[in-house]
Amino acid sequence: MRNKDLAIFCWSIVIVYLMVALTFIWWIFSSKPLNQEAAVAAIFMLSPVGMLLFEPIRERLEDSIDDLITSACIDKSVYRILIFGRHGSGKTTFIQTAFTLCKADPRIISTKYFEYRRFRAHLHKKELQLDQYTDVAVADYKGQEPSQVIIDSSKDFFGPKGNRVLNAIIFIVDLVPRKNDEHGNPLNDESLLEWLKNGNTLNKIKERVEEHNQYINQASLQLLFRSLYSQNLKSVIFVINKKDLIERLIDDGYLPTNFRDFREYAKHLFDRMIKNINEACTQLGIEDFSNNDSWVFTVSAKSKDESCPLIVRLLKTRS
Ligand SMILES: Nc1nc2c(ncn2[C@@H]2O[C@H](COP(=O)(O)OP(=O)(O)OP(=O)(O)O)[C@@H](O)[C@H]2O)c(=O)[nH]1
Ligand SMILES: [Mg+2]
Repeated sequence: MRNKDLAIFCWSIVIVYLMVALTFIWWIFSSKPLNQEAAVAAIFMLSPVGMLLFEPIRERLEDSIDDLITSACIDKSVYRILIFGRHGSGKTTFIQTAFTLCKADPRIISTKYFEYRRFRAHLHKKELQLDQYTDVAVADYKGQEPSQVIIDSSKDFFGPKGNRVLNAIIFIVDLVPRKNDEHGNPLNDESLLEWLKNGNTLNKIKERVEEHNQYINQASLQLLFRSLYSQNLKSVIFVINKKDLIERLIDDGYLPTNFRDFREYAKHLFDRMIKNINEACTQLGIEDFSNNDSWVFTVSAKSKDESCPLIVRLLKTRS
């Protein structure tokens, strides 16, 4: 039974119960002379029966009332974006650079809990055909725990089940994993490049791609969209991150490729995933992604010059 049907069912039981109870009480008090034993019996009977009836459905009712209130109160003028991707792919870094003017913190550590941040994006009026700014909320989570968004989806951010308000999903992948030193601190770019160059570079990249394929695939896409899709979800984009590292590998001659540029190379590696996202979007009628591949981006999330334009492009779809 769907949530809405269940709520209607629960409400019907409560209403029927109240009608029976009221009729019963009316009958006791209207009978002359007042039937005192019946009154005591009725109170005695009705309270445990009521408790029994209410007990299993109380939680449902509370939930449905809570959902109604959340739906009514949630600010629908805010553009809501979820960034979804495997741990270490650069979700938090991307959010930092895309919405702020500061440089990404190189000591960034793995996110622990689901959280969302609100930004007021000051964007060019002419470019966006919007007001001078637009309010945006972006959800971040611990990549190792996709359940933080798929199962325990925060109502405050996504809206209640059946009334989701998410507007966009950014899928993010990379070609280089996060590596830590012996003290658990993330390696800096130089050490990471050293690690990549040492041994079979191509295999290391392929292994990382495979890790992403295990994370974003037909099954996880189905779960994600099933949980969060609604008519409000209009845009899906795909971001391949850490372009700076791969370009340096190519420049240093560690990555001979037959492709024209990094974008072609990276797109080729994620062919299957892009196809899967494309199929899911086509089925749901999310035209942005299903129409063409201009929604596939290669960036260095550390650089705001690369992440900001992507957000401008995304927000354009609102107009
Ligand atoms: N060189 C380079 N490093 C990057 C880039 N983007 C992110 N990183 C680094 O990659 C590591 C992981 O980035 P995070 O932003 O923490 O990744 P996350 O997806 O939020 O990870 P979780 O919170 O664990 O899910 C950090 O050490 C970043 O500094 C990039 O574009 N270039
Ligand atoms: Mg993070």
